[in-house]
Amino acid sequence: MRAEIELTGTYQHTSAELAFGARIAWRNSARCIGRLYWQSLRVRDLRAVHRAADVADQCVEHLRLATNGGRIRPTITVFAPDAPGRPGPRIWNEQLIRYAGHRVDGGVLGDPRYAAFTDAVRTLGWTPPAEPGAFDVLPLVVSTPDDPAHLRTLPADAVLEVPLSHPDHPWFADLGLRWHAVPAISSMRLSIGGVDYPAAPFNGWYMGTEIGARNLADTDRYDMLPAVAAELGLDTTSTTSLWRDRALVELNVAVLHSFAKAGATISDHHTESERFLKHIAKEERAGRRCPADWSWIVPRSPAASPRSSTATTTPTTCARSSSPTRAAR
Ligand code: HEM
Ligand code: NRG
Repeated sequence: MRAEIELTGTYQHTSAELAFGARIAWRNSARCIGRLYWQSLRVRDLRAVHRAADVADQCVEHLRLATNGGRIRPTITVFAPDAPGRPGPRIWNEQLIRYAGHRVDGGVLGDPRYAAFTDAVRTLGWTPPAEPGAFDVLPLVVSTPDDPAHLRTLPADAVLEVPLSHPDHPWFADLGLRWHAVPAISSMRLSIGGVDYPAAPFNGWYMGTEIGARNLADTDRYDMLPAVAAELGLDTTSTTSLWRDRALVELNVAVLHSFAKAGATISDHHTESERFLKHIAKEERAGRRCPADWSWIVPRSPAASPRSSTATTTPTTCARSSSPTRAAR
């Protein structure tokens, strides 16, 4: 390695080092509740892929392999690293699959979080559907030194989506809600032994609350709680009726029910909390400390979830002593 660095200013990982490094990077992700299965991460070694069009092709292939007909496989695809004088490719999208936010008189149709990104890809030449909707999948944007902004529309058969319905309320399906099955973060840098991989999209599966308690519920996202509460016939004139809380539960029931019905892997926050405690125990048995960011790990209804008896007293496993700030979450 030293000789290689002397000569070229960097060094190359072996395939085994890359796979190990990627799994350890997941194990070290303090914000991730899903780390019990870190050893089974599938690592696609695509360091030889540099060209923007090939990166885009391989992102599509990643989605197909990871989706696996609904039995989602945790997967990471590692593209070329940054090297002196030769930066690796970049993926502009925050996730491989995201919904557009179309600006319409005074508001946003779709996901408001991606309104600015949607503006940007339109400027680059993306044509939105003739009739814009609330769930239009955005194109990928990949850049390399040779190709500053390569645009790629995702083929429909690479994007598994789940239409949402409720086990007890037939009207729920008429809300027309849906979500994509695979969360594939594409905006994070993978860093292993001093080598940086700026394009390394990865995915696991969803925990239901990510969709039901944030994406579809937050007032600055799809803001669906008022509509759900109205259908449930709740009194929305007073906060004391807890209409938001009650609507939130039914929305989350619908998410878990619909994914199960569609055969798409998903888990509830109770299950993931249990798994995470198992993970901490395993790590401690292996003589390791498990980094954890309280405000990201603990689900939104902490009292209803199991918790570690050591986590409250051992700041190494869960830094609860430093008062948690959930506001930014
Ligand atoms: C964050 C669950 C797999 C790396 C998270 C979050 C959840 C979660 C709930 C918090 C997200 C949020 O609040 O927005 C899961 C589940 C998985 C899984 C259920 C199923 C296997 C993975 C994999 C990786 C990973 C395979 C990487 C190889 C991360 C990272 C974050 C995160 C880096 C922080 C993201 C950020 O800072 O925005 N995960 N995860 N996770 N997860 Fe996982
Ligand atoms: N909350 C985001 C996704 C963040 C990562 N979550 C995972 N990751 N489950 C959202 O799209 O709602 N994962 O790799 O499985």
